[in-house]
Amino acid sequence: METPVINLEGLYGDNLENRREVMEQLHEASEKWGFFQAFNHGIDEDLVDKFKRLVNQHYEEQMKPCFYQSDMAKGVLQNNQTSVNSSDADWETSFFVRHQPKSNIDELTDLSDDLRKTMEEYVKQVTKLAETLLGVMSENLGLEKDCLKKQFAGEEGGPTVGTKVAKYPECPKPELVKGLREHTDAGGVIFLLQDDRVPGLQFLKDGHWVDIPPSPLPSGKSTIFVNTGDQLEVVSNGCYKSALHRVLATKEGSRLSIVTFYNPAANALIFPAPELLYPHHFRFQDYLNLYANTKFSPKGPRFQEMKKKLLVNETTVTV
Ligand SMILES: O=C(O)CCC(=O)C(=O)O
Ligand SMILES: [Fe+2]
Repeated sequence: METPVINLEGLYGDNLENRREVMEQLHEASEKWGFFQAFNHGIDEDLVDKFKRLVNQHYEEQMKPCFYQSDMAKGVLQNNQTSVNSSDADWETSFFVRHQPKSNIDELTDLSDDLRKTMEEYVKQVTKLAETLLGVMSENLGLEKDCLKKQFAGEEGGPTVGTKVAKYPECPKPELVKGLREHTDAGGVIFLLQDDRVPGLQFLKDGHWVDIPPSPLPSGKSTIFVNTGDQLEVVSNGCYKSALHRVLATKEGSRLSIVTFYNPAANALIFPAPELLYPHHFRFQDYLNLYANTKFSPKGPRFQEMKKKLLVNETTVTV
């Protein structure tokens, strides 16, 4: 099964026809898959390469030695299934950086200055991409362009943004443990920079696990992988579903994964956009009255019209 790969270039130019085409591809991918790979994403490719290189270096120097000394890793390596309960272990080493509403990057003193600066610049650019995509998704759902961004911002006036920097170390016994157990993501839109070479990520599509190939594309273009989380499913009233995914452990090498979460503010009020809800609590006869004059027109506007008819003490009032 070919997973969607979308060229975002059309979102950044003036050609309306190109823009419309990309919007349609994004709508279809969000509706039918819940994830897609994007290229020409507007994020500086040299910056992405540098970021990946610095994370790999940090892993080799600081994370890898600790990981293989952990009880979990030792248990797996000794093939000792009693000391590894693979239902609550992940073959992963990671750290989390908060960017918004308040960055904690200065507290992570074991990161080099270069890595911190590079991450900050990358997050600035990926946040811009997130907001561009939320605008397109809002329009595609028939909402005001800034609707999703505003809802995510809540009263705090901005989203929650954080990055999980991870490696899935090479695993000699991949049959004993997962890299990351299956789950859906809790939040809004999620951006993944993955390894150039080592595979492992899978998404569930129509009951089958689909491999998400490592980036970059054969053309040499860098890709970013995008998926949607549980809150977008709620706000879009189920139009955009959050998909189950997992990471397999592998003997093929250690896999890099940098995941940036663009989520609602902690106190943002989450609800399905009213425009996307069916009309409710109307008398069938009132529907039939409207239907009599609109039978040969699309049902969408008829549903919208029904929302204006409220039942007040058993009397229909048109508002
Ligand atoms: O590492 C990956 O490819 C996916 C990570 C992930 O799903 C997560 O951190 O929520
Ligand atoms: Fe995830």
